Amino acid sequence: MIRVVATTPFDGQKPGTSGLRKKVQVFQQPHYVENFVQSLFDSLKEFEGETLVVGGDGRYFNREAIQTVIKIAAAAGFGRVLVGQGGILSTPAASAVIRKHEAFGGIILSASHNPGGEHGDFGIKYNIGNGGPAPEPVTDAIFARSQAITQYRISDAPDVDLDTQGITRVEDMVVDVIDPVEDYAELMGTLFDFDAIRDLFGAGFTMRFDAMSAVTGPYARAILEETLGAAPGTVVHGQPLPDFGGHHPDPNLVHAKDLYDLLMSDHAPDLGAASDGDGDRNMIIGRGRYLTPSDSLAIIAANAHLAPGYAAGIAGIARSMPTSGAADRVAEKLGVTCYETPTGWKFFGNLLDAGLATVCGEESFGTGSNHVREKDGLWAVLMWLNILAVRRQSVAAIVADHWATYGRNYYTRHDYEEVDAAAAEGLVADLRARLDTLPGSVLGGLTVEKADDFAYHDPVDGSVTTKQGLRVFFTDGSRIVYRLSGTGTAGATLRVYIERFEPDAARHDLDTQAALADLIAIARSLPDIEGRTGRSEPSVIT
Ligand code: VG1
Ligand code: CO
Repeated sequence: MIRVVATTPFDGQKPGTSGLRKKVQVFQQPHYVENFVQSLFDSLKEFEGETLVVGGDGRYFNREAIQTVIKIAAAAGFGRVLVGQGGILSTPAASAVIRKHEAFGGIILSASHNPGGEHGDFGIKYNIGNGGPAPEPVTDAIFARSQAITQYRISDAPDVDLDTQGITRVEDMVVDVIDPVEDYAELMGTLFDFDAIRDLFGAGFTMRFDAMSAVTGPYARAILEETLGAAPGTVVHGQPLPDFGGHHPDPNLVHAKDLYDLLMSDHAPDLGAASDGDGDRNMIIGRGRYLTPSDSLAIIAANAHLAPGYAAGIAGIARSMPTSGAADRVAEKLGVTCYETPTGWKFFGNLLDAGLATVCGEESFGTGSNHVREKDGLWAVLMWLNILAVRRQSVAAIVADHWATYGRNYYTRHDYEEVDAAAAEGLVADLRARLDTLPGSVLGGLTVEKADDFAYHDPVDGSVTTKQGLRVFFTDGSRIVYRLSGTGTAGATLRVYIERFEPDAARHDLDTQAALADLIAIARSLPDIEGRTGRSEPSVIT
């Protein structure tokens, strides 16, 4: 039976950079999930009888939220729900399933790289029929609806058994519990030369993949170990846990430090890689060589033709604005366009759909292509394996060769997490108001060439998105960018992105923080970060 339940709006059900993200306790309030999911469905049209994909990263509250989504979807008139067994679907796998089964859309339960568990974070993302994150008009409509909602409709059917594959029904709606890995693994097999990668492992290539007790464990084991012949034990922390073992499932130098230390040690494997909570991020480390996500994007773009799925070459590259300009140099050489978008994967969707870009990336450990409409952690790892299998060089040698050809973009991001929100907003507002006065001024010995607040003009649909980050460019080609995070759940996070291009191959082996020391000092003093936030050092450096 379908019940109609009276409700009142909650404040703040506004999706950010990547869906609605809050503390678990916020989602556990009675009616909270119901209100948001009903607001979402109320904002969509003509889905009667259509298919909805549902799955999450396995974090605390995943199963409860999935049961609620299924019951509201049944009441709303969806014809079928495809849900990953155990409630599991990585973000890129959900995107692949939506596309393969021509679903109307999908709901992904995840707060990505944010910590999980009872006192951690939870999140709900909606993806549209192309498999990608809902664009801003959709998320704006959901938020508007959430502020006016008076009732929701929900089936009172018993919970669905999420652990057994196969078909059941909730009201008139079919619920199909599917293998969460199969469709995704099949897609990977069409893009990469699995035989060549098998040969690579067969020749003794060693690797460690850290799934960080998050969603990629089952995917990585099935593909790397069972299909490609990587040694058993290659995948560590491969069991998805509701609290990610108490860690931040964030593949960076701070939260995946063990992996980094291993790769810099005497007993390093050839390759180290890690992925985040929902499987869309990746970190790649070669033996003795860490490379930034921005460099990884550039190297992937320059070598993508070595993988069968990209043998015809790439149509274009897209990168988020704060991502380094390394990819631009590759695009120039290939004679294709490099698009610069605001932070967040949703801005790549139009470019990919229109065939303008093939490979996309963000400095925040996100890389992907037109095979789905999300960034894809394992895809990046498989792309690197394919490149390594063909070139038969070390990661370090490939990176050095790339820098020698294109020059090196020294790059770092400094995050000031959980600072006072008013202080962070004041800092940005004040700097924004001063941007016009900066050109021509000399800061720490460097002359400002121009300064602006990044606005994006989407070349496909003509939409304009403003206030996407403050940029300060210097006459030597260096750049500092400031923006506030849209994914945090406590206070504000100030992100400062610092970059300098170095053409001289003799200067390609400097320590990044040392190479950028003068810019780092300018980046701190220009908006008086310490004075305004009380922080003399960032909390995370990547
Ligand atoms: C961060 C990253 C951004 C990424 C987003 C979602 O956003 O900077 O590049 O797309 O997280 O990634 P923000 O607004 O906090 O800077 V994930 O892995 O959470 O889906
Ligand atoms: Co993620």
